[in-house]
Amino acid sequence: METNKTFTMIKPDAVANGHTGAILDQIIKGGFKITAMKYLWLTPEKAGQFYAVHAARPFYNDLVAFMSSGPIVAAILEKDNAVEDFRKLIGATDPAKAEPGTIRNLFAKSIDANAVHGSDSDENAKIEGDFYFSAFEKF
Ligand code: RTP
Ligand code: MG
Repeated sequence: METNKTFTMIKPDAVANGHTGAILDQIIKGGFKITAMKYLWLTPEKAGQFYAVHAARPFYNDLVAFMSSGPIVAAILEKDNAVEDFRKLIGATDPAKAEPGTIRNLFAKSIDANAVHGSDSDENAKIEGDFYFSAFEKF
């Protein structure tokens, strides 16, 4: 299993609020290389598939509605120790608890509209990257 890749989405709130460029800048300055990237609008069905692991959670329906509410940016990122380092760069799920200077601290407004996604394991990074990108779309 690769340990130098993670997967991210810039979520609909951050795209709609014009933070895409600033967030990509933070990601690159954080030492991550972008090896795949696309701009797209998830259907509710696709958002539901992506977050199927959370299907039994009370926030699932709101999460699916939110993630299909507008365009997102999806990307695969490369760096040593990518999953853990990226979750440090984005900060806690709830932006009120995110460390100063983290992406969620800077750009997120609430636990639901929290600006970015980051994979939580090497295994999920692979599954999530493969959900969006074919072999011809990652470098
Ligand atoms: P993500 O998957 O988006 O990177 O976020 P995460 O690992 O920090 O959090 P996770 O537990 O995977 O939850 C996925 C998304 O669901 C929303 N959520 N809401 N209301 C709540 O208690 C609650 N808990 C989670 C968040 O938007 C979170 O990013
Ligand atoms: Mg998660």
